[in-house]
This record gives sequence, structure tokens and C-alpha cells, in this order.
Amino acid sequence: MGKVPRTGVTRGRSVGAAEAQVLREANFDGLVGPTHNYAGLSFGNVASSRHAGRVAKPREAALQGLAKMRRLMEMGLAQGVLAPNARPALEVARVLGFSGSDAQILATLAKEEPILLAQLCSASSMWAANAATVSPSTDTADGKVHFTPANLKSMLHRAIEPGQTGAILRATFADERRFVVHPPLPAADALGDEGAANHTRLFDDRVASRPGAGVHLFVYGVHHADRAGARPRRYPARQTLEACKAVARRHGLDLARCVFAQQSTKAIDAGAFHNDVVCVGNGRTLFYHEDAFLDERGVLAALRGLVGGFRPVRVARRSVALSAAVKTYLFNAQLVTLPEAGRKGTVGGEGTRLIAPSEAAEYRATRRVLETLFGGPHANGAIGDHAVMDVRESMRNGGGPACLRLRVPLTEAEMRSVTPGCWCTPAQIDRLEAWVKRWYRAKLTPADLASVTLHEEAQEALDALTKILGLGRVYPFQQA
Ligand code: SUG
Repeated sequence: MGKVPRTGVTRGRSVGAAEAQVLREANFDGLVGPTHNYAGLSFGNVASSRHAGRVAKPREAALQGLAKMRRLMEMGLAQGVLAPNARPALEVARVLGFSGSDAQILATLAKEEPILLAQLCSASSMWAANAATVSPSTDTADGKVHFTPANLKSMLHRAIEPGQTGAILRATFADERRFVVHPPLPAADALGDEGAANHTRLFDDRVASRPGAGVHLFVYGVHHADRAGARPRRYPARQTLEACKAVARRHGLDLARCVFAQQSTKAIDAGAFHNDVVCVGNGRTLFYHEDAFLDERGVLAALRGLVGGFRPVRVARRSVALSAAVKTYLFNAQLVTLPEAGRKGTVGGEGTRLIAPSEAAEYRATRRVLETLFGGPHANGAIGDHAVMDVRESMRNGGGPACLRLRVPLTEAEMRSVTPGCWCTPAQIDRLEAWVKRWYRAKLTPADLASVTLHEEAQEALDALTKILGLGRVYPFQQA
């Protein structure tokens, strides 16, 4: 495991434990799989539709992701990696009635069901913020870390993820004394769940010595049972209130410390298909767009009442239009607390840094927000500075820096129980880069997806990956 300085500290008391537990946030980034392509599969995700059919660069995409992991690790943050789903998911094709050899199924799909072929090939598991919702042990009734893999029921290419994602999470967080990986919620309209992309854990980070559980902001697009309630008109609302509540309940969170907030329908209709497109939080800070929530005042009041020293950093629509927020992904950023040792040269904000996509620095209005985060009109001393990351290949499918990572706050002992190969160290990232360069194609178009060679390459690559990460046999093809 990489040497991870103490940082982003919050304290809480795990049930039954005599000592207050110190948590550190680790980010587990989804590794981009070898079939990364642009198929325009996500209705309501503007970037996905805009780039449909383009030539994708899987090798570059995976290397961009690894470069981001390396930079966060070099900032002194705890960085891990989540293995991708294996694609093409021919086991799903067989469930859907296709038969014959792999080559025959691929040929039939290409000829008769090209959209289904693209769905079965999508590398969408890279967006680890949708892998699961995570509750740290300080906040759960049984003192364990709970994971619920998201059912992702809104889109077929994503709805086939939770089985493999669950297996990968179980292999990564294998110690059952500390980690619980639940099954996904039933895949019904009433229970649409997209995971951590719609969840933010806040806590008072001023007094590290004051134990206390976190506050959980769950954001939903629709209250399914409320037929008269607000709903987006243009694009689907992927997350329901019912799903948020079920996750909070089964994880054993204190419901009095949960805030369930509806996303503004305007935001969804502008292309913010997840709350993390317009909002990100860390500690007692929430950085968000004015149009993120249906009832902004109510959300702020609830959070003010629960989070000591709560600091909202609001960006008004007259500074950044909703369309610009969606286009640049200014808010699809990681808001991190740098460890003491890594703060040299930072401006202030107690080492809080916004890790934004390069696109946000290229557009005038959002660049201005980045440049004036500390001391400018949006500032209240909450955010010290920013860094930009180039994850363009993922961005063209609507996935920014925040989409690519799953936040997992862990105690020191829990960190030691994670499968060691899943932690990033300089040597492990070197190994993964070499692995990508060996196996990944430079270019991929939707027409290439029917290739049996691609299928075989992907399997060999992932088989090798499970050895590098020390995961065991997590993939369906390894069990056959
Ligand atoms: O679910 N894009 C993903 C992007 C997910 C971003 N995640 C967060 N915001 N946390 C989605 O819409 C596009 C695939 C394609 O069109 O080929 C896609 O699935």
C-alpha cells in the first residue's frame, strides 16, 4: 500500500468500539476497460449523445485515468483502483436467447442488433461513482463499512454492471468482519439507484477531536410514488427517493442525520443526469450550482442544522449558466483535503483543493470561477486552490474526474484490510501503465465491437489484470 499521510480527518465512534475512529478518505478509481467506445447510449447525457459514433482511444483513455490516479497519489491522498467489468458481456447475450460460439453471437449481434452489441460492450463501469453507495463504519449501526452496488436500471448498458461490480467490490473489500457488500436494490422503476454520484457525506472537519458521525446528503431525481410531484420533462430522472431511503436504511445510518433532497428538474433537463454534475462536497463544504436543487433554501437549512460550521459555496447562474456547468463539468470535480505535508504553495482554504476537468479551465466563465475560488466572489475561504486533470476520453461520454472515482472513507485498520494490490503505489501504477500499453488498442469505433479478436484480447488482458491486482477469479469467463 502507498504511504498515505493522515488527512481529511473526521472522527466518529464505531458501534461497540471504545476508541474514537479516525477516518481517511480513499478514492478508488474505475480503470477504463479495453472496449471504451462512443455509442451514444445514454439519453439525457448530452456528451454521450454528442459524441456517438466517434473514434475512441481506449489506450489513451486508460492512461489518462491512471495519470489522474498518480497525481492524486502524489498529492498524498489515499488512492485505489477498481477493476473494470469484463466486456463484451456475452453471458448476457446468452441470457437474451443468442446461442452458438462467441464468434457466432458477435456476428449475429452486429448484423441484427447493433445497439445491443454496443450495450454489451460499453466500458461504462469506469464511472466508479456509479458503482455503489458507501457508508463508513463510523456511521453505520453495526460499525462495518457498507456498500450497495447501484442497480443502474435506467440504461441497459449500465443495468448489466451490478453483478460483476458486486463481485469486484467483494474481492477488493474482502474482509467480511469489516466490509458488507449488499446485493443491489431490485431493478424496478420505483428503486432506480445510481450510487455515490447522488450522495455526499459531510462532516465538521474543524475539530478532529470531536467524535461524530457524518451527515448524508442523498439527492434524488424523482419521488416515484408521488404522482403529482415534480418530474423532469425532457430527460429521465435516474434516482428515486425510495432508493435513497432503502440504501440509508439497509446501511444502518441514523436517519436523523440524512437529508433527502430532490434534484432540480431544470438541472436534469439541462443534462445533469446525476447530482455530481452540479454539486460536490467535502468536510463541511458544499460547492454547487444555484440550480442544483429543487428547494435550495430547504437543503441549506437542513444541512446548516446538522453540519457544524457548514460552508456552502454557491455559484449563481448569472456567473455560470447551467448549460456551461454541464458542458464543462466544473462541478464534476473532486474536492479533497490535502495532507499537511502537501500544502506547500497552496493559497489557503485549509488545504482544500478542487480537482476539476481541463474543460472547466478552457471556458471563460468557469475558468473565472476556478481562478477566484479563494478570495473571489464565490469564495468564503472554503476552497484553497484548484488543479486540472485531462480525462477527455471519459469526458466525451459524460464522465469527469468525480465520475471516475468511488469515495471510501476508511479507518487505518480497514485500509490495511483492503486487498493490497488494489492500492496505488508508484510501482503498481507503472505496472498498470505497462499492462495498458501491452493490451489496449489505440483506436476503436462502434464497427470494431463485433471483432472476436477484440473480445479475446479483452479477456486475456483482464485475466492478467486480476493477477496484478490480486483479485482472484472475479469475471464470468474465469469461472466457466
Ligand atoms: O451513465 N455515460 C455514463 C456517464 C456516467 C457519469 N457518471 C457520473 N456522473 N457520476 C452514463 O450516462 C455513455 C456511454 C456511451 O454512450 O457509449 C455513458 O454510459
